[in-house]
Amino acid sequence: MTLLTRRTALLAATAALALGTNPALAQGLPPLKAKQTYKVGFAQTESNNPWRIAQTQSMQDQAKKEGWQLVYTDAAGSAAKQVSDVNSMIAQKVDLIFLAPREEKPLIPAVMAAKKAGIPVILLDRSVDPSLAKPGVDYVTFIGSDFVDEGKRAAEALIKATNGKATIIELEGTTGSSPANDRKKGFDERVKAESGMKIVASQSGDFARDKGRQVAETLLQAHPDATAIYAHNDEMAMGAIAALEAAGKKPGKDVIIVSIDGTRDALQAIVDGKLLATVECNPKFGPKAFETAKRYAKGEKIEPWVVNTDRFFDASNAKQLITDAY
Ligand code: GZL
Repeated sequence: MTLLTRRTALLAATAALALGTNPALAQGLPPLKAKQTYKVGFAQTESNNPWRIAQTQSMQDQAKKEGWQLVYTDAAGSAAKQVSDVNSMIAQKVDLIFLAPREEKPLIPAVMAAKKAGIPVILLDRSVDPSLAKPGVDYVTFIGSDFVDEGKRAAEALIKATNGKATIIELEGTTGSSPANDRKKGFDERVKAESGMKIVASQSGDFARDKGRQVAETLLQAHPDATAIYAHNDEMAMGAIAALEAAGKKPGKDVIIVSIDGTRDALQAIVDGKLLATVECNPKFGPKAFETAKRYAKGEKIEPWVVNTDRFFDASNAKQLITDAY
């Protein structure tokens, strides 16, 4: 984790904005000229889970609604390919790029190349290392959830359900991604304050269901005394449920699982008593992403972090909310 945490950088930029200095203009951030319609890029990380598919669908639906041309790319899980995807959008001279940087550091060159080419970038869902690129200076803004808070809320739910006593396996998201870094930070810091809560193992399942199952299988064998699993996303939580059942254990009884996202499968697992809870991370970025671009085109000062608020799903509300889930 860099010295200058993402939140500190964003709070500093917010303070600057509040003083009326628009860092965007002062720092030469490329403008978005007011036009009837735009040709915009959306550089997606991969399409290997319902969350990513829902995010892409939301962006494509909004582009259609606005009548804008959308240049869509899928990096298939490769940060290097995502950089070249952005470079191809620059070559196509798009007006603006929506980017979900797969990992915090490797996408910095893409953000800087777009700025140099005079194309504004809006970060969606994931952010970049704040010591290497800043909102209002190198890109317009970051639109996304507070991942540290998501991790903290997952920890609170687990502490409550286990009366502050658990031996925990942690399934981390994509190594180097901002959600993985911050969901770990939020959860681990909160759990550390509870003497009866112990994280005995923590390993990446890359936000993927099958990888999550494999890692859960290995860690459960190494730690048969585990009584809880914290998964950075629902796909890995579903993998962990499969691993537990394959080992003859009862998810939700022998091992309590808590997660993040709010997918349909996760809400069903809550209804079935296999998953304790999931903190929402809403993937439907389309409306807010395009609205923010229009605000920027009108010359509005855009806050450095456009925060998505997250609901919380557990046995009290999963059944009635499952119809809206993706
Ligand atoms: C979070 C997003 C994460 C989801 C995962 O904003 O980047 O990526 O939580 C997805 O399900 O793969």
